Amino acid sequence: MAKDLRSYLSELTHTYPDSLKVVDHEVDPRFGITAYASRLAQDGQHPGLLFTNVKGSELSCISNVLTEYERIALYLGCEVEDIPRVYGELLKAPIAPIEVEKQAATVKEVVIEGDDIDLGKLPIPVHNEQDGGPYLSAGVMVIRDPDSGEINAGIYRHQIFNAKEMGVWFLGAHHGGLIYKKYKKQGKPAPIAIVLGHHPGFVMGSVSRIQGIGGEYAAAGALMGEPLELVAADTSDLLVPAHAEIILEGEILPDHEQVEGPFGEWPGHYLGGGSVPTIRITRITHRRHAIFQDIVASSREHLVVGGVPRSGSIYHTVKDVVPSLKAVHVPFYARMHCYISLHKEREADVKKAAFAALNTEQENLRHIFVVDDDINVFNEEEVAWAMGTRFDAERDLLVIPKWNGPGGLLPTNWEYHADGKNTPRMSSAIIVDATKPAPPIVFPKRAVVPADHVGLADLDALRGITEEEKRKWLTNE
Ligand SMILES: Cc1cc2nc3c(=O)[nH]c(=O)nc-3n(C[C@H](O)[C@H](O)[C@H](O)COP(=O)(O)O)c2cc1C
Ligand SMILES: [Mn+2]
Repeated sequence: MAKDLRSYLSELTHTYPDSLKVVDHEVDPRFGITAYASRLAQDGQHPGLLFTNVKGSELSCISNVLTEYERIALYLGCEVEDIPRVYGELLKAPIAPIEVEKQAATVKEVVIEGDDIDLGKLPIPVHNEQDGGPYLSAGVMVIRDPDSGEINAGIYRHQIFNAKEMGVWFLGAHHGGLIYKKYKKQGKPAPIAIVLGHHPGFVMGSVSRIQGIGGEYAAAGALMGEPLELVAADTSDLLVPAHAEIILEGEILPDHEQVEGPFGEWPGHYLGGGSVPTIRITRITHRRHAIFQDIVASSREHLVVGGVPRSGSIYHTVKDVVPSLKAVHVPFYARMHCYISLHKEREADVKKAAFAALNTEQENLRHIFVVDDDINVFNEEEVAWAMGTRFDAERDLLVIPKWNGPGGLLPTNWEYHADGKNTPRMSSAIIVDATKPAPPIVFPKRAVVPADHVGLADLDALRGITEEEKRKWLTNE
């Protein structure tokens, strides 16, 4: 059986039974779904949440699933600290998708067309207080490049405008927007499909940074460990995942813009918005008892889904330039940072690695910290320690003015004026070199207890202090 959302949830609940909770009383999609994720996060808990009774919808909604690194390590079959390396290696070996017949495509079980199409019947959440309306936050939109014929995929936010229309918000140089503009230039509608609910390898494959237009389906195959099964769309020449939960088919209109936003974005502020193209939905196909997949916007899930593919792509790019790279971590809680550890052989390694990382993700990365390979980049205490002991700002800090932007989703990429208006600006990036000098320079050694002796410590021999010992050593009698 091909991998899909359900096979993943089955594996997840088998390995981590507490990682999925069901809410079966009625919840309002307006704040009711994100309220659970938010309340649990206050207690440091991040279980996936399956809402089986969403007001106004017959379908269930799943959210908050991709919030923990362990849940990603699970499908990659590795330890958490190896996620960027394994991810990067898999992206290097794409697996081409295969096409199956419509009868074999579970996503075609239910078909909704014509007047029956009503996006209001899907359990689409309103996520944050000032959001302009319900948003698809986990919809993977696919579109075919009219020049190369390649199918490109990515997640783009879609505000629901009415029963059949929604917006699409493209950032800067993302392929989705570049392709849309080619159709617009010819005055033609752009056929698209939006994929909702699939294996996390598919979701993350679709948001991986891949050079050139297209390639996301093959990246998804690599991350899933098998070819992605595709089926012909009903209303266009697109190929769509055969085992998604829901597929929305439609077109981006060339000449009809509407205002969208605000929307709570991944940096935790309301960002983006304005006039965006309209998508008209012309067909919905879904599985029986389909599960609508949501990503809790502007929260941990949004950050993890965006951050992990970044780590993977950066690992892959930096490794090509500096083979002594050890590990990479783009922390989900500050996705503008990147921690890189390497075995430094020459001084230039640091800048080579840092610039390769910056070039992988020009839009958002702005603080690169390079450390030696004795530092665990998943442990921020160690990174901070390396900065405190091996970094001298005057010598080891490089500021790159006007690197990010202009505009986009970083709050620093805007100039805020007293009249309430904003204008886009560029903001700077830094490279923090917290490594020891390269050989032959000898830097003080790190103080450690010999590892073989640490291994000999007999923890079973530990016991509590006795009353007699307390009298003997802990009192002054
Ligand atoms: C949860 C989530 C939401 C995203 N929302 C948007 C969005 O609204 N607009 C956008 O351009 N990119 C968005 N992205 C980023 C793109 O999906 C991602 O960078 C992708 O690689 C772009 O692919 P492309 O260059 O092929 O278009 C989002 C990513 C994630 C993980
Ligand atoms: Mn692309």
